[in-house]
Amino acid sequence: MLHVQRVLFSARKFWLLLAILLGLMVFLAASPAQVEQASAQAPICVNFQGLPLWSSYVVGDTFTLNGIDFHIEGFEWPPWFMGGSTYIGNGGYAGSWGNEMWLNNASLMVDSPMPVSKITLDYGWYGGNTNLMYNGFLYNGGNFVGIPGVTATGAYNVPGQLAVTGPIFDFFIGGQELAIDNLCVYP
Ligand SMILES: [Ca+2]
Repeated sequence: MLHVQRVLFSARKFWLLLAILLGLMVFLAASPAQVEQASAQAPICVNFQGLPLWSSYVVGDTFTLNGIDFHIEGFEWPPWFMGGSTYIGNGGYAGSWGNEMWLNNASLMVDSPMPVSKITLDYGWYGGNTNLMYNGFLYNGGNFVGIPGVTATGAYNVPGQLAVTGPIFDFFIGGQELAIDNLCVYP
């Protein structure tokens, strides 16, 4: 009798243990997905395929790509220069492929309809100075590597990636000979 009880107890223990194990497995399997779902707010990315190759834009022009408004703005040498232009090329200067935007003494301003937590882009810097403005702070220099609040790779003549983490209230990037591509706006 005692032996039967012990066997029954062991069996009950076994099922309990199995239930706990299964529960743990389900929890572990579900947790990463839930965490990912909570943090994975898909960015809106612009690869410039939406603009015709070799089309040109000057200061004051605007266009909309994937729901994001863009404005071509002036460029600070200094002083401010309002006679610059941009065009859509496909030379791979930003280190990516397909269409890209070439900034020639002009800046591209992002006008997002939603709150922005981060902006990332591919770029190639081929001469002169560059502008990077976010949240009212204006950088006027050359290399984007080492700017406070900015994560960047790349160098003169070496394409790289750039990320500005927010919240971001305003943003533009400009250059004298600067190619940009794959600009992503994170909600
Ligand atoms: Ca592209």
